[in-house]
Amino acid sequence: MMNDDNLRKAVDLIGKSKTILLTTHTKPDGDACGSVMAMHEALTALGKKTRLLMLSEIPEWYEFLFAEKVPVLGEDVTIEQLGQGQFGEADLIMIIDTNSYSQMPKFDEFLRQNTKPILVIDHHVTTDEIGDGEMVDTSAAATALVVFELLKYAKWPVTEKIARALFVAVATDTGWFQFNNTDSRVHRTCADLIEAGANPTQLHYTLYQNFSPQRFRLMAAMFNTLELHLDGRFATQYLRQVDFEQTGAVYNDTENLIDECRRIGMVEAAALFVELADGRIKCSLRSNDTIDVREIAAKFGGGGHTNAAGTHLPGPLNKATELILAEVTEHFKRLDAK
Ligand SMILES: [Mn+2]
Repeated sequence: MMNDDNLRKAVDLIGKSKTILLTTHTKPDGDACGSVMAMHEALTALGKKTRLLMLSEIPEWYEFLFAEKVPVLGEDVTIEQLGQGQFGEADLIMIIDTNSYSQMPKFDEFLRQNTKPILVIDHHVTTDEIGDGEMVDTSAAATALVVFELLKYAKWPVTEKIARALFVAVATDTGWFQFNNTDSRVHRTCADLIEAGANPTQLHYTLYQNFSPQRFRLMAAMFNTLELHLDGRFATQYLRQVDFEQTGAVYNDTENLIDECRRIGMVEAAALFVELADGRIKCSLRSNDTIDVREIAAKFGGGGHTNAAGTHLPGPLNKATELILAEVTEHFKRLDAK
């Protein structure tokens, strides 16, 4: 839980501002989208003018959370326009679900020359301490739990829209209450969110039974690449550029696909390697309560949580896979020696 000083500081920073710029990390996931949307609703209800800015496209299955298309940096507004105040001056910048510059490509340039106060709401261990005010709770399963705590503390109403957005955020960051970050706080908060109008059945349908055929074919392509290492304890899969071309899927369609192979009983950790258009490899890592994948990601400049982390590696695919396999093997060795 957050200490009162941090909560008070956040309420104070928000109270003093009229116009607030809200953003989150690039490649926004459910927690990022839901938390940003909930904060936007809450601030608007307080009479604040808010400007939402995404650093990359919102996955289409989260678009239902937003009433309007959210501007994307580099597409709808350039970094120069942002710097010159052409996107509208803001007297507070709120960064949600990240606290690291590397997770905000281009926007980091704007942040470094910015003189306005910054408020960070996050739950990641990796931090560049960007905020003047920081509500960072690494014990929270989702950033949405910290947002909810703020709303409760400040006695700001949790409307149906806010409840729905926060429920999506918590449910996706816990793999629909499957991952081992699912604690009593998650369930208590979700109970409150259901009472405030979130409909779990409807949201589950929208999120998990609503794939596009393109996305489903991409998943099928990924299944064919499955390799089991270390007696089946470590699973690797990959997606190449050609898989996107052949299926018509886009990068956002890879979200959560890594979790599929964890249905295999012996798998304790998994990696998904995605070849990006620029030749780099995006590596996502997951583990059950065994090895710390954040440490592995951090070694290559990435970050995340003990059980879910990610990083970028230079290509080609097989080189990137070798690097990670070597590192994972080391971690399992150390684990077994304990
Ligand atoms: Mn999160």
